[in-house]
Amino acid sequence: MDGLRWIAILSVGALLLAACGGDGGTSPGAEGSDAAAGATDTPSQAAGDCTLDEPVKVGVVFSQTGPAAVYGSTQLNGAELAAEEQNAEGGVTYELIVEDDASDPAQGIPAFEKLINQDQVSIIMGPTLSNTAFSTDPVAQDAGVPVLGVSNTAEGITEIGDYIWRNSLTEGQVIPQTIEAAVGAFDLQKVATLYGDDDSFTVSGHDTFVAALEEQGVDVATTQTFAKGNTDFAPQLTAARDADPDALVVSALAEEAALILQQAAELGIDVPIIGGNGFNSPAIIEQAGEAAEGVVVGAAWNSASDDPATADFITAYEEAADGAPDQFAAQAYAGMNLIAMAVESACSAEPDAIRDALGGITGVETVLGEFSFTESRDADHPAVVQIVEDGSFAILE
Ligand code: 1QQ
Repeated sequence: MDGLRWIAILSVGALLLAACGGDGGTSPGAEGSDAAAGATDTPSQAAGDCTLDEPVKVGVVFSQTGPAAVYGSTQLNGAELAAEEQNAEGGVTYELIVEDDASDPAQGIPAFEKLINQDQVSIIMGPTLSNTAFSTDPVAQDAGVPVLGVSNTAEGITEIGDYIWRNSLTEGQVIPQTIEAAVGAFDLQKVATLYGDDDSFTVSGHDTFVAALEEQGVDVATTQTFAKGNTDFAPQLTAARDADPDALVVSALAEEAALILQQAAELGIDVPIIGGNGFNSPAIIEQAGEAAEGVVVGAAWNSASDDPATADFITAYEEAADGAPDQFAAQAYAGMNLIAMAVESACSAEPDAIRDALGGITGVETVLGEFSFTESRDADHPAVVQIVEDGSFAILE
């Protein structure tokens, strides 16, 4: 773990120097011995030796209450674990200032305002939901404080402005691969879709599913919608069942997702159910039980990866928190480590310096795999397609 963290910091240092033209012609994207040799010279010292007198204040806005708390609770564990590990290293330390957005855009805004105006944080991690991010992130953009989303997957988040980043793959980066794998595994010809039409993430996910299905030549036999807080999905599920689909494609957050799985089973729907990012919480499997078996969902973290960094992370998380990490914990853990890389390569707590340094992060090792930020401040790293087997996520492809 420590070794990987150092490799990552060294590469950022090397890349920043290369970007400044200081290493005699090695391009930022160059791999191999030249770049590696560069990494052991002065830039690595600069990145590794950074010391800041005061702890760097990192605002953290996760849903600790409300329907998205199943995601926000593991996110907080992941971020805290990474900060503790960073602080144990010394040199630069981090103070997390944690606010609860209560799964509600209206409560996210004052949380952002407090962190920016009162606490004067250097960067904000969060919020949990895209639906909240569309309300909160413009506040940070206007104030010139960078935001790192670690679970926002709706299209358009980073288009809010040039202070807005995310390490979470978008639905558009994961769903096409998921549908392709599902078509291959289950020979899908036609499906029924079901989605929440009052949430930015569930709408965006559904749009992405429809485009991916079209791309694969799969017909949508019927489209059903629901609203936040609905608990009876029998009308929509009955209409879906009557369309005789080869699969049910669902874009939903955890609370509705678990009920949909249970009620689909009760109605005798036995075709595969394919979910978007909202299905990535093990809490859904716990709640839906047997009804979650066979659910297919694309994910940004491979918990079964044989990368030692993954095993180290799982062990450290299990020691620090009560239970196993999920994708959301891994993304928050990686997010805090990416923030530390940026802070330490800039060797500054200034929001603008950190924002610029995030732009230099390319090809670094994280618990999400080899990670880069794209030109548009989105994430670039491998995705996996999972299927629920015996009560846990297994790899479908
Ligand atoms: C979003 C999501 C949710 C599932 C995050 C928890 O992907 O709101 O963008």
